[in-house]
Amino acid sequence: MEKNGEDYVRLSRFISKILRHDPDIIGIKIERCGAWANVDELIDGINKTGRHHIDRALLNEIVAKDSKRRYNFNSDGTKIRANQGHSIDVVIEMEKREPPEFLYHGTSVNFLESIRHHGLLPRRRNFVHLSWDYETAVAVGYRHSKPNPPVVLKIHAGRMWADGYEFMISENGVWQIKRVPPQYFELLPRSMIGQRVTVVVDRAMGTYHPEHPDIYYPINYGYVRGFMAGDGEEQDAYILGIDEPLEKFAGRVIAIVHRNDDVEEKWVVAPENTEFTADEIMKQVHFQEQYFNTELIM
Ligand code: HQG
Repeated sequence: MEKNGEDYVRLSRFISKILRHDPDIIGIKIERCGAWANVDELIDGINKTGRHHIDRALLNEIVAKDSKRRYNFNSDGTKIRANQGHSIDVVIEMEKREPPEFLYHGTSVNFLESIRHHGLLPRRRNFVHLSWDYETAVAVGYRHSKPNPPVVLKIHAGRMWADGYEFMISENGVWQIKRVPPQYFELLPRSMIGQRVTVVVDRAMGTYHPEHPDIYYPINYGYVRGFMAGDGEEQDAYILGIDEPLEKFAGRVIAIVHRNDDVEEKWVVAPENTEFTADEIMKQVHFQEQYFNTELIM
């Protein structure tokens, strides 16, 4: 077998599927307590499928080289388990540990509405997995969001801990928790850049503010349905790259206008495949942002 090729990856994924989700697929049993499988049974079972060939040396190599240290042998090497990520009913002793102030979770923008409503739930796994840093959360979330970028939630882990929530860390360093209720996370605005959204325009280009006739809208301006801003209202967005009044617009978030002196941020949305420099964006949103101390996140 080409050890670093596609077969190798497929074999590793197959082992993960067996040990975490579906031992029945090769007719083996996993101990509920500890999540251990017998190594000889695993090897035999995999070989009997006829789809892969594996021996002890190759299994050792997969375990040793796994980029996320997904698997472990027991002390005498007769048993193997996945360190975390199970959907089958198993109990693994994990270290309970005080988390850092913030942890991160990457996911698809399509799940956001449900997550906001129900909180983060383990879904088919036994625990919700949280990442140490933003970059790892992006890599995890990308599995569900591709080809679009994932959105990243910042979890107020320190606050949860203070409120009595139990955090555990798996042997391979992944934070695990039963659930994260909605009041403990926030969407990180910079992860919205590149996302496709629909803006409902309530201030069309060329109109005046209904109550403040001195405010004129040189571009379309509205709100993104389903996204809440820091002020508890729906998220506002400027639309660039369109020079006629609109009622509704679907495009991509290209920048975030961050206000240093306000709780709110504004998103900048533009048609697919259009580009603006920071200067161009700032000029177009100046009519309103001139009253704030703003900086652009791109
Ligand atoms: C989402 C990989 C709707 C959640 C990674 C996630 C990780 C909700 C998906 C490990 C929801 C579950 C786990 C709600 C959560 N409504 N969607 N209320 N609550 N979700 O794959 O964290 O390579 O089970 O955001 O590195 O993505 O396999 O979890 O998008 O550590 O070793 O439901 O998998 O490790 O997806 O990834 P997953 P995950 P391995």
